[in-house]
Amino acid sequence: MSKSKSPKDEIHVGAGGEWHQTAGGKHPPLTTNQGLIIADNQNSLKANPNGPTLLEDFILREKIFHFDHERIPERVVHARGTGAHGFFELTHSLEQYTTAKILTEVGEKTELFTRISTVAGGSGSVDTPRDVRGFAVKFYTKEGNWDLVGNNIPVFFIQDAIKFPDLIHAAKMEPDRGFPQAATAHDTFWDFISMTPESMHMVMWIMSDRTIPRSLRMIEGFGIHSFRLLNAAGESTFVKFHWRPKLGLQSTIWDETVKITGADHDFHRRDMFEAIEAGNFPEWEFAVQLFTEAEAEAFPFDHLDPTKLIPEELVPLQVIGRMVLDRWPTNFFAETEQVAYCPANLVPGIDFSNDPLLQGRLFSYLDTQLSRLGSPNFHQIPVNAPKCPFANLQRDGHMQMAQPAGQVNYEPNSLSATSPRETSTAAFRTAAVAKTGEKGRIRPESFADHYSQARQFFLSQTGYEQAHIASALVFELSKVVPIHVREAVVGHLRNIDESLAQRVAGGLAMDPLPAAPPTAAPVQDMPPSPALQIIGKMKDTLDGRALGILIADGSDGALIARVKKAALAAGASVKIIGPKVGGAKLADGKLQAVDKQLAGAPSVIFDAVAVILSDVGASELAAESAAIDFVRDAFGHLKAIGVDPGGAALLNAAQVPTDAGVIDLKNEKSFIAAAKTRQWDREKTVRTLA
Ligand code: HDE
Repeated sequence: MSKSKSPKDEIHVGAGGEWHQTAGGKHPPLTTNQGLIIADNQNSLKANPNGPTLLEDFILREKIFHFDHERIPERVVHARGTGAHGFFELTHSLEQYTTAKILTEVGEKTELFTRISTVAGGSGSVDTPRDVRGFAVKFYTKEGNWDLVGNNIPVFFIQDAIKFPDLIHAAKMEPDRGFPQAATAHDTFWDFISMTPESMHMVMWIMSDRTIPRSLRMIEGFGIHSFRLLNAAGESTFVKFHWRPKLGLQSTIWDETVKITGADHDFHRRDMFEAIEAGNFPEWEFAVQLFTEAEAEAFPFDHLDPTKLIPEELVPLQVIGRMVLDRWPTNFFAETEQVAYCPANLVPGIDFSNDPLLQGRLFSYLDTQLSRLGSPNFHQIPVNAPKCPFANLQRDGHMQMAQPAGQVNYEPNSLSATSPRETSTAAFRTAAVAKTGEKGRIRPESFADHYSQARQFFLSQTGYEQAHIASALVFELSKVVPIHVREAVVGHLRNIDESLAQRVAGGLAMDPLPAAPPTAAPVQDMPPSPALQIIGKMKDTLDGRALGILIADGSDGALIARVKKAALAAGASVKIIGPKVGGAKLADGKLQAVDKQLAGAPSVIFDAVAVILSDVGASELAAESAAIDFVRDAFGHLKAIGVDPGGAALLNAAQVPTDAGVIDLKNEKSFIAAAKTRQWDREKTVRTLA
């Protein structure tokens, strides 16, 4: 089959129409979808100048008809997403374990399309709710499309696919009132959670700062389920897949996240777009955890239970490749909206495990595309089509784009010399697994321990991160009206860690502590795993980070230039913010260009800020609430603040105290060093955490 044409090739050009030369370029004639050249795209056809519009106006009708049908159903989950093209490059072969070419041909680059999403919100919802991020990668391999459809958290809420509709119904907006949008802080979500002890490990993750990432370029990705690798001898090895961001992990602070949501609805999508446009291509390492069936038997948990992870300290990660996202889609709808992932899209040499959540997913993704994309031929849409040859005898259906030739559309047949045939070489094979037992609606006993890994996660965090988890629980449960639901959740927390339960109960003014529910299996003390922290995985870098420099008329141009140069050299992007977008008149009379106007560029969208002001500029901005909030929030969100004397005067006016993270720009090296991290010690001085 031939490769699909790119959408760029599809412009219809009316025969014989003249192209228009303008200052902006050369334009083809505007036509209808039938190729008819349109003379007037401003006025519909009227019976007379003041008269009614005529039904005859097929040009109007075609245009409105198409517009009326521009939308397709959004994804039932993960509706809000950002996608980009890129490539995967293998650096270490797994030949011993698998026949999959993508995992054995070192140096080979495979094209891919990655979509990162939130889960609960609709397609028009904000980028920054507290939510899990979907992390879906479609590899267009030589042996067919392989979709690794994961999340930025290595475990999930539930152990069995049959609970998924309940979980999602509970998390999404409540059905009678139609809100809240993209938020778990409401009654139905926590009601369901309080009655689903298997979700407790995931609850620890979602209440951590993992669900409020600074950038989609700074999240990890996980395949979650165990898969199998199959080698040439037919032997299978279990595997877990991991993505690790080159820029390190980084999250925002909850108060900051709430304000980012107001400042920039599209904060993550814009960040990804700007990074790719600037040539700062987002990159992840691809790593695997490999283990045998016998090793798995010895784990103190069942790896087929998707609420469990395999600590890196138990089975180390082996980095085998990298993914680079280097091309923004040509058209958002055609690519990011229409891309259809499916965990059942595998290549030879990779197979599923019996994880019951994965097994349910194998049905759902293909099925949902029929509602969403409307046709069994959705695989022909360019972003979904394999880039290797594919041929079979499936035919017809809505929007069939191919024109299969010949008399024969069945197999076996003796009438065609060219029709595709089943082939045993290089074909997909299923691992031969010998398992016996009784049929039934059964949850294995090995899935009974719901608290040990939740406890391990909480106890592995730094003190700052533990405080954020406890405070997030207080925040969310404070939005839950029924007291019995709050109590039930705090009861579960007692099975995770007594001090966590006490802190959350304290934050809710809940006294006495509710009883802990009985546990189906004893809670085990597992060794702490520092790899579960975010702070431990942050990098001291300004790469991929943004510095905002607040200036006004009268600012010191030489200092602005010096700070900007130092930040750029350290890898940051730099934006100059001023009261007026047209620029600021510097102390030396020159005009300084301004990238963003103050009211539209609060400090929450930067990782560190510098404030460079004349005395007059400082006193003018002292009467400007946006400027006061700019420095107060930068301080409150634990950012480094570089100041000259005018900047210090503004901080003073805003009653922002001085600490080790407020740095005189005379010493711009110290400022740049401080800008590479957050001032964690400051936190206790700016907010009360649980
Ligand atoms: Fe999904 N999920 N899911 N999911 N999921 C969908 O497929 C589903 C689960 C994930 O960017 C849907 O095309 C079931 C786990 C991502 O287009 C749907 C179950 C994980 C995306 C669906 C799960 C995911 C989806 C909606 C429980 C992490 C976005 C639209 C058995 C490993 C893909 C679509 C994109 C999307 C079903 C659980 C990740 C309805 C039934 C666990 C990243 O088919």
